[in-house]
Amino acid sequence: MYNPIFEKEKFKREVTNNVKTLFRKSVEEATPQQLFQAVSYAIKEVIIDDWIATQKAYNEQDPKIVYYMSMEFLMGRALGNNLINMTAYKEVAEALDEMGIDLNTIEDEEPDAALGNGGLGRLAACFLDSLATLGYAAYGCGIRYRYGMFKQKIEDGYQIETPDNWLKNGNPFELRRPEYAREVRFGGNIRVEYDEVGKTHFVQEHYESVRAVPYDMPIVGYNNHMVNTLRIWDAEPIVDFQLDEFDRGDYHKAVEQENLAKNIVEVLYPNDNHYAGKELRLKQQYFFISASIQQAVAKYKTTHDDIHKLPEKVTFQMNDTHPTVAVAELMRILLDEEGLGWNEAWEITTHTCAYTNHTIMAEALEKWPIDLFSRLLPRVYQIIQEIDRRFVEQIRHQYPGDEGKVKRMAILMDGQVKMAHLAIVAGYSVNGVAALHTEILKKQELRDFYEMMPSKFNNKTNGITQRRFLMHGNPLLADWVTDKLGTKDWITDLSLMDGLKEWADDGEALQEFMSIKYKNKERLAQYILEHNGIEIDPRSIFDVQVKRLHEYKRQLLNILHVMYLYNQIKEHPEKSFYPRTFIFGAKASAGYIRAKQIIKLINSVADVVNNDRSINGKLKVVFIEDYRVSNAELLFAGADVSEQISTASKEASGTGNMKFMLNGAPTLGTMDGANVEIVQEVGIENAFIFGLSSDEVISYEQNGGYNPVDIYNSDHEIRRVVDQLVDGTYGYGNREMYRDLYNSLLNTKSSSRADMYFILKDFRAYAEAQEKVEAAYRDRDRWARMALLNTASCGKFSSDRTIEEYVKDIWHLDKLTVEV
Ligand code: 26Q
Repeated sequence: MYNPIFEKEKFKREVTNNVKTLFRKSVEEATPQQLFQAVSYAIKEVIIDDWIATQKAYNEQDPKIVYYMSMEFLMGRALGNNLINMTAYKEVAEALDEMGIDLNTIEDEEPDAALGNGGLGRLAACFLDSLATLGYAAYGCGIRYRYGMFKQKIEDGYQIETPDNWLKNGNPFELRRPEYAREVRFGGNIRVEYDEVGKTHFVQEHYESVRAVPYDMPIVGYNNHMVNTLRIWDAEPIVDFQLDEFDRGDYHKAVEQENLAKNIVEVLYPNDNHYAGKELRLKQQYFFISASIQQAVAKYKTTHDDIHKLPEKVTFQMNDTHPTVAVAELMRILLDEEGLGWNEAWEITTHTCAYTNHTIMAEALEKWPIDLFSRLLPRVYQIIQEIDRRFVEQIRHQYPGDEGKVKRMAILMDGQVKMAHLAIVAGYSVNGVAALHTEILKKQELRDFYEMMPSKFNNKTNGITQRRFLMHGNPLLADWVTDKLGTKDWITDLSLMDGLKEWADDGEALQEFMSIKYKNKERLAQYILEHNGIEIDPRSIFDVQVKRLHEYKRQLLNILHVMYLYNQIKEHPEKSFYPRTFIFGAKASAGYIRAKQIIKLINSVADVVNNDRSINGKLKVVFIEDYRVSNAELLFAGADVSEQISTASKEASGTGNMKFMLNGAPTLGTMDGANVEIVQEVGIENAFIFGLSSDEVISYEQNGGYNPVDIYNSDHEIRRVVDQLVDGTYGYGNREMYRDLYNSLLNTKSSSRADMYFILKDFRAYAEAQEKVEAAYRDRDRWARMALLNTASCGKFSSDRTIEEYVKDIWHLDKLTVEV
């Protein structure tokens, strides 16, 4: 295919010229950061042409558009990914090499765009990649946080958060679009007016407002010249003070509005799977939703005159409940600005909005206090009241006399606005993110809703993009796959990986596969040496658990098991033990005390174990500082074992599990989330599965839990490990340091059960599964086969497959072609 950057010499001139005009320097004088900027602007130059061509295709082909509404887009770095998708990576690396510039070094200068917490945000990023690659018209809609996910430092074993000033050197790929700015209003009160024909008007007065200004980031499709848009909104004060007549000349209010604008987009809330009812968070939600919906409706109206047909051209996918205020905002625009009646507005809204659920954890459900909600969004609240009134009427009609249903299902109840209920009532689709998760939603958490409207419910098992997590993250394996399959088509059709199974019994191919893994382990070891100052042996088993820190993900189970192994090695130095390196990476929400204690514990264990010369380096523990998308790519590529050990039923899907599988690391895990489907694809003999099933967990929970003290009393090895939390072994003599963790395992409090996450209950099964890992690893051929079969069986877990399912079952989009 004609590739306009190459023209290698032209590209090189472009880079040289950018260094000159941006920094008044020559290539030799420029810093790596300046070279990153210069190269990125040269690449953007090329992207822009395809971006314009894509916009033209939108205009000419008038496709249906999905707006993916999300508070989070965890994009990571753009440069390398854009080059991959432009199929220009190798050529650019070569051109830069001729200029004495190392592309990898340049890539490392780019800050991660960390506008997300974890799984949900990264999923949104993978979806954008797949949408563009598959040729669908899509916008990502979100917030341009001034500060993204905090940077994590580890000091004295403790997590320290520092601000992520990701925009400090500018963002070469973004484009400010002031021409699409919108006003967003907060607070005040609603005055009802009747016009001369007796029509009612709702006028918001005494409100505060901000100007939402969009910044566009290009989303480059793979090898198809399609460039979609991630539109993230910045807030600016309204400069000409469009205050209503009451407030004109009010200096105090002007300053307040300036502060409002600054505060709204200041920072991403670093809570993962945890709701905190903060007013500013609700402001963020309404801010980007109002701007996005206003803009989507306006765009539709430029080429269509019948607003009733909006659902034929537009769909809003709500990434969890965080954007659910979209439902009411669309109603507001249809009622108050388009002048529609309630029924027609509701008909349109309920054919335009769809909802994805990402969690069943009670503490993550959004329930806003009504007083806060109605004060901040008075008109939107009125509309929700009417939605609720009609819905409750419908429940009573369908289930006469069953007031329990009303109490369980109403949107407004107990002084709260229940966002999930609103999303389900107004959405035309409700989906879970893995088969097991969707079943739990239908049978437990959302049972009443499923009973009332079964046809809305569907499953869309998550996926990941192989472009970033294999092509970019693991180029050696990517080339090997292409070689073995004899085609590059797997890059856009991951089901072809199945063809690798042919090599599962070929000694030479297995040898190659393992030597690639070894090189990736060396690369990871190098990273760890540079960033942690810890030397690890690439011949040891790299056992990796990287994900947000949360009790339900059970990093505590992992580290307790390390403590147990350490005891074993100390006690039986003669017993053979295959050297192991346990690698952790995790950020804890700033206010999540227990999660932070677990980080400290991991680091304390690392300290003790890594410095004990008597164990001859058999055991190493590493905590990777500041786990994020860019270093995740190295970790997946270099892992031998993928730790996916959540308490069954708690992890909706997981997506890291899929990234490890793709890179040839077998899963050590519970039957939770998408692990179930991974096992289905790869075969249970090629994974290490242990622990309670989700049915068992749920049944214990319904019966008030279990008694961990029985286990503590009967299993002296477990007791020893648990006691070591409070005997000073890992507290540098301080016995109180981990008292709370100890208590969490053994003591029932009025507010919570002991060992809520079944750590002691699953401990033995986990230790046995770990023994099986060791035995399997010792058999080199067996392990190689298992690892290869994981890579070969990952076809289902491409986000391309997920997106095709969303398109077929929910969005009904048209495929676009971009001509250049
Ligand atoms: C809510 C209210 C206030 C502040 C923050 C939040 C908040 C923020 C982020 C609540 C939840 C999240 C993130 C949830 C999340 O990442 N869930 C994960 O989604 C993945 C993609 O579907 C799944 O694979 C994971 O299983 C699920 O935990």
